Amino acid sequence: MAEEVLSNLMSEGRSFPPSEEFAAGANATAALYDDAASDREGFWAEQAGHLNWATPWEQVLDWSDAPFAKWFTGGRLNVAYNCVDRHVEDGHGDQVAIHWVGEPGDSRDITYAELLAEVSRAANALSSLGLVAGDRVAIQLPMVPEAIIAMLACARLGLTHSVVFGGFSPAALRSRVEDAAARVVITSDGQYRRGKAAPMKENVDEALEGLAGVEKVVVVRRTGTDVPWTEGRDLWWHDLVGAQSAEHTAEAFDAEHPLFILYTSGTTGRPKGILHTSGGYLTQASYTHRVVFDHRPGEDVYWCTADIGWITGHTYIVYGPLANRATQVVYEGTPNTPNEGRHWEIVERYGVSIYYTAPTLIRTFMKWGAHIPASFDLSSLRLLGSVGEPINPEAWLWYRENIGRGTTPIVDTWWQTETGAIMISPLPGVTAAKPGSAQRALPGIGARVVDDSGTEVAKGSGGYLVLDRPWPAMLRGIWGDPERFRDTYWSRFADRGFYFAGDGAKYDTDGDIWLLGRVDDVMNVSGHRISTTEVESALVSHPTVAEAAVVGASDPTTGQAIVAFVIARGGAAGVDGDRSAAVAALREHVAKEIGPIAKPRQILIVPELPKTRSGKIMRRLLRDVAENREVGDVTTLADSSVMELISSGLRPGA
Ligand code: 6R9
Repeated sequence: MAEEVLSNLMSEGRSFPPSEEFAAGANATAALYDDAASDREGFWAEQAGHLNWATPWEQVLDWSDAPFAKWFTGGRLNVAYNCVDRHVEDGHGDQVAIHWVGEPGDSRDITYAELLAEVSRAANALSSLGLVAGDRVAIQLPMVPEAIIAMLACARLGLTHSVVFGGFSPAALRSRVEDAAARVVITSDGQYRRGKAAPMKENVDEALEGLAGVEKVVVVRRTGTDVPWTEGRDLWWHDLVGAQSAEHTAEAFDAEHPLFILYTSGTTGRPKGILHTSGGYLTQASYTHRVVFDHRPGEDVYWCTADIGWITGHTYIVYGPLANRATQVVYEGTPNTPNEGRHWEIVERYGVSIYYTAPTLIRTFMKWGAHIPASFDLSSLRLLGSVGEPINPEAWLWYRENIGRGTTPIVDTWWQTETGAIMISPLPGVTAAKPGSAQRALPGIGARVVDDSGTEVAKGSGGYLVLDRPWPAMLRGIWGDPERFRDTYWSRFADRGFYFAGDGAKYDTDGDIWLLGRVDDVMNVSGHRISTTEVESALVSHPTVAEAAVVGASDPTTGQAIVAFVIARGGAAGVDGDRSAAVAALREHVAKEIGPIAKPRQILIVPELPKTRSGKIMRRLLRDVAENREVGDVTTLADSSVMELISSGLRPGA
């Protein structure tokens, strides 16, 4: 049965080879795979050679204290120097680094020379507060240029930043500030969200209430709203930074010097502080940005739509693109402010050529309708990317057709906060892309799909995704908790020395990898393993469905039963007219796409799905609804009213 399910998911057999023209000019060639396979450390040394090192490394990899890796031992570099100074020294000071677009419509272009001046001022400012290399700085800021400047200023001084997403609650900020023992917090008066100014500094004050250890709070003025002020502790960014010299000489730090901590949720309630260091991280950030996005400095206009509060913002807004001298768009706001064409208007205005976003947003664009992007000139786009969750083949095809004019390559990039940079992805110009599959480990990276005992499964079979060798951007641990690091990632396949990613995956008959979601999202129905993603994919392939979330609800007969929550596509006929007929049609459709075993027990048509602020569907809450339980903790939802909306729509008679 599992075989049957697998072959059904992949039966479409659609494959999109790169155009000859794209392949001829691409940064990546098929030879990269061979180079990396024949001499992996030599390969990574070559990639590290794209950076500027103050002192060359002695050893590429020291794995003697596994799973605690050291890359480029003895090497010294300054991360901010690599992202800013060297481009100015090379004569590119006038190139725009950041086309910043504010939500209310203000904008600012910042050249590399200006960025250097700002980062230098900010570094002088942080030094003047008495901060020294190794200290931690917490940053909670909206998507304003100062967020990037603050991160680079920390990197420049060897301070370890901990960026906390702007939408996180005071309690979440507090626990992060406390765990990392941050001495300084950088924030703003407020932030624009959906056309309104929301307070930020006030939340920070609440977070820090009675907390010892934070000496200064530096406040960027963004919305101009009044803020509470603690004399002696609080400082305006413009006063503090504005008074500094724009000259600052960067000092080199060890390749293993801590660069940042980024908290991510684990299986328990307590978030994990994922620790990343300097040389290996920047090497892989820069390499992947160059080959996966086919980035060309001075030619491309790049846009990654993530928030800097997530790993994608760290690696693919700040460190990778800037190390590669990108010109990029940074947008402050939501995609439907002031209207649903905002992203495409920005693409048209700046001639964006590379666009990197998440499947959840692509499906939202689908829901809004193809006529919206169709009314803009998107001809500058030459490459599209996806990250964050498995992308349904239907969303992939819609993305390519409606955003990529049916021609651009799409890179479906699998990675994690823990991996630091992209691990599995097609290479544009090399790989014939398959909608829905991340396909192959990048050159230099080792990934496998294994069974319970760690044995690699055969082509056409599924299991657990593992990483079978260390990689330069790998996490170096969980802040302050080495045991949790070993337990979480290295104990599951300890005898093999594999890193367990927590994701289920399958090989297709070509040996390409298909990600199936977190293993805790795999359902077991009558002894058959069925992925929530597979069923979601089948549902979304139906013309009336915009978005679907599937959970396994406990069932007395089958162990688990499939319950689907579905959002109807805007204007689609059939669903609104007759619910029971629409539901019956969808059940049949899933049966046809995957097999009768995957037919949902229940399909609920809902107006919205509960999502975290990073766009991941909170299946836990849907499981509560499916199992008729009181809905659990909703504090990490982006919009906490969603559950009310879903539940009220499901009440008898509604
Ligand atoms: C970068 C990022 C990591 C988890 C990961 C997996 C899921 C990310 C994916 C994907 C399928 C892709 N994920 N990219 N699943 N295909 N292209 O998202 O990091 O927030 O730590 O999440 O996201 O389940 O384990 P993070």
